[in-house]
Amino acid sequence: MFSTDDSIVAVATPPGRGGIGVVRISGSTSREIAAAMLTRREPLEARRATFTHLIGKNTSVIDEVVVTYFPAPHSYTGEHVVEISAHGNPVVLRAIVGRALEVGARLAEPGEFTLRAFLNGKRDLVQAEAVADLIAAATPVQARVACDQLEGTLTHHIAEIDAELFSLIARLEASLDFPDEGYHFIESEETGRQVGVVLGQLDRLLAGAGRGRLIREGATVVVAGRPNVGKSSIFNVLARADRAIVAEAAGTTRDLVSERIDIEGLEVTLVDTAGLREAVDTVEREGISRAQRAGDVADLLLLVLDGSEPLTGEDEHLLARTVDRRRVVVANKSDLRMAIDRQTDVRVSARTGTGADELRRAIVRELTGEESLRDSAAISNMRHIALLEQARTRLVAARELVEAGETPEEFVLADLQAARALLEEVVGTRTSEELLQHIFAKFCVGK
Ligand SMILES: Nc1nc2c(ncn2[C@@H]2O[C@H](COP(=O)(O)OP(=O)(O)O)[C@@H](O)[C@H]2O)c(=O)[nH]1
Ligand SMILES: [Mg+2]
Repeated sequence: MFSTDDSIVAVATPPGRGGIGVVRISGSTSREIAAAMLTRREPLEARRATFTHLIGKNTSVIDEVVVTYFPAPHSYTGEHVVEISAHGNPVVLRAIVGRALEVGARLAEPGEFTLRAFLNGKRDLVQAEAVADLIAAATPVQARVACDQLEGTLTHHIAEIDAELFSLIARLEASLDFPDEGYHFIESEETGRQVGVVLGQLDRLLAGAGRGRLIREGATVVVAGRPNVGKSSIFNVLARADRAIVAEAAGTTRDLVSERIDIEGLEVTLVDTAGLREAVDTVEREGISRAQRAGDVADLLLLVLDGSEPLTGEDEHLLARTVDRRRVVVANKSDLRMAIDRQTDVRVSARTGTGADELRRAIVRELTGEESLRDSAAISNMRHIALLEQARTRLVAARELVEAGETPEEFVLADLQAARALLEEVVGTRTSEELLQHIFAKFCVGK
């Protein structure tokens, strides 16, 4: 997977039909490969969009195309890249890729263009992962977080922490290297203080991790409650009014119905369930046990009550059973005379839509502590968060050693170096083939 001495080709645009479809070729021979496919005889000029014709083996024209040549290193991958913009048709694009294979290209692996960009130093690992996030983003906030990381915001934060750590390690090493001369490049009090500074930087970065992760991964919200309180109606109000991201096939009302929607910037998978009550027949029992399982994995429960009636035993039971869960208790049917004998978090009418905005804000507030997710977040990827948390642990250990006194400086140094190695793993300065394979395998071909 890691050989970069051949030229790779793939369709870079999504499957389907459109005005334009792009085939991308990258590698040392990409210009020669392109030349063998085009009617144009003069060599392609750097970064100039050139109109020409693309021909097959038997010289029949496959399509009219616009070709752009990006010489290394000023290209996406850092290699010679040729982008062929043809008409967006799968048959045409496949024929172009097929022709490129005939004249010496190899079909690209998933994520291989971005992997090459990483291997050639065009992007670090955080930025390469951000490419995948940006392509996958389903809400504007997700796109903004990914774009910030692509632009290097997180890389910059980590570089700052790394620089601080590097200078501390250098001074400690100097003290160790010249002990006899009586040099003291750094006193232990100063070491402890400096470790504290780095910890402070790391803590500020990690403080936004939960929020960032929620933005990136989204949350699952399950609508629960006894039958007929208006769960499906509330589901529809939320799912229809908000921009639905993907409409998944609905099952029967006894099955789970789910929809991915954007609620105040948060990507929410909203799940409607069959009523949670004692099963009256076996079909319903299956629906209910699925509902219970969905409820168990949910990040948040919308516990719906019928506000026009006093609580029933079933309501009481559900309220008691979910008391430790993250939940929003909703009194529905606020268009009717309210008869409910309990304080609830929000009152809505699924029939008129009254209170729906308040319900949306309550959902986001309960999940994030904010009313809406408009701002970006520096850190969002679980891989980065986990590594930075491990680095933090090593720094805390180093500080404890310093504070305990009497510890040889080598031990402190070992912790600091381990912390640094973890930072390097985040940006990919230090990495393994397995990790790269794992990350880039999640990309699609052509990225
Ligand atoms: N008046 C009124 N009726 C509602 C409201 N929401 C739902 N209903 C009615 O309550 C009944 C049950 O609604 P449904 O959404 O199927 O409840 P579910 O069984 O909990 O999914 C239906 O007849 C709805 O029309 C509301 O806000 N006001
Ligand atoms: Mg229902």
